[in-house]
Amino acid sequence: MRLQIGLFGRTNVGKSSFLNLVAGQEVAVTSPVPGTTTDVVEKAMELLPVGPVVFLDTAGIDDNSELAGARMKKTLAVFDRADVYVLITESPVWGGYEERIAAEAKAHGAPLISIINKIDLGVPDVSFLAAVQAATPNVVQCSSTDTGNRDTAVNAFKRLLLDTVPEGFLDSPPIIGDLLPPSGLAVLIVPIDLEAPKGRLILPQVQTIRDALDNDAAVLVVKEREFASIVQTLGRTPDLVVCDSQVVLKMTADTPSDVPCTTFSILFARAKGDLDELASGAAVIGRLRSGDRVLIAEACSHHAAQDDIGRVKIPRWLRQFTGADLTIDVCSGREYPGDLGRYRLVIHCGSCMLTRREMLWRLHRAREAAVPVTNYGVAISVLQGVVERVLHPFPSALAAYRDAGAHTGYVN
Ligand SMILES: Nc1nc2c(ncn2[C@@H]2O[C@H](COP(=O)(O)OP(=O)(O)OP(=O)(O)O)[C@@H](O)[C@H]2O)c(=O)[nH]1
Ligand SMILES: [Mg+2]
Repeated sequence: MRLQIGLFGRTNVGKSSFLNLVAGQEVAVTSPVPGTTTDVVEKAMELLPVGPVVFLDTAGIDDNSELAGARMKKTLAVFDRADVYVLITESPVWGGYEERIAAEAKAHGAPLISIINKIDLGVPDVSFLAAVQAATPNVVQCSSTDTGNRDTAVNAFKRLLLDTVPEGFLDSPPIIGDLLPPSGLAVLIVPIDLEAPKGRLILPQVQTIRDALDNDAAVLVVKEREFASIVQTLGRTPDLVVCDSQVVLKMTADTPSDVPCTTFSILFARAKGDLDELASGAAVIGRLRSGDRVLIAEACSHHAAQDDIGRVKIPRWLRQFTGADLTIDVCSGREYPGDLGRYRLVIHCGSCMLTRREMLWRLHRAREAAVPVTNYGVAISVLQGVVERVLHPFPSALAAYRDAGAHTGYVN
């Protein structure tokens, strides 16, 4: 299901020009003559980090010409279709027409984003700005005909879109349900070590169990030491084995080669972010060289244990694996550096503390800075030499990993 984005505004404010700016190409005809767009122009595209969208460029319905009646009918139909309303304005014009669009958005329960266009022609008027802001807090100022401001304007627009899109459009892929047949069996290997919280399982483990149950499958939870012997007594082969990344080497050794296996971290990379991208980022690990800078990004600010995974173990394994003199920075909690461009690779945590929106935005930021990103789980499985095995249940991610490696001659 594509997110339908309606572009509204008076004739000649630059609706079609804004669409062309976002698309990065001339998809809609623009001209100084009001009433250029007469029919709804639809443009489908993949707008990362939001996903598949379709823009509906409408005709302005503020003129009183003969054609206006027909045009108005088509634009009115878009009121019902749009999931997000984008109102294009130009200072100082704000009046009943703009109020009507804002009211329609409200009546349809759709978020409203306002684009103040043509800012190259002058600083927006103060009372106009106040009127725009009274209608919506989601405002971007831009000049649609100035390609120099494209990155800033389009990025600001994408951020607002990601923040406001209705929940259903960012629906995560399932955690594990689609990997199990009905009445299937998943074995979850959960180490109970010093880092395990007292008296309970952690959220990703609980969510995985719940998702299996929602899909009419069964779950066996076991520690890594008992895994091999207990599985032998089952009388059936598990459909999937999942482990904590820290015991991935033992899991792959103890799991028969015809049984699919993966890690919690990889399951959540898929559910929270973009597994294909994180898999292809992992191919960079083998190409790290002395002097390269790596960012370890941790979303929670937990108290670092002595043998902390992000601060101690991954840096140690990275240096051992690459033999390179790497500079490794760690950021935690809400901080995520603005200058990502200085890093050769970002290794992100499993992001159990982040929403899918937040994680998608972090991936987008790295993509914009042309920095590959991977996550703890995928990185650890590369460092342990088992990445192809644990990506095997996800063919497109495995292909992305291989492509990224093969591309530059890297062979795992
Ligand atoms: N200076 C300046 N001109 C712009 C900007 N955006 C659009 N224009 C110009 O404004 C005119 C109208 O632009 P369109 O994109 O066709 O406007 P529209 O809202 O789609 O108009 P209709 O389809 O007629 O409703 C064109 O001449 C554009 O080049 C801008 O940011 N700055
Ligand atoms: Mg137009």
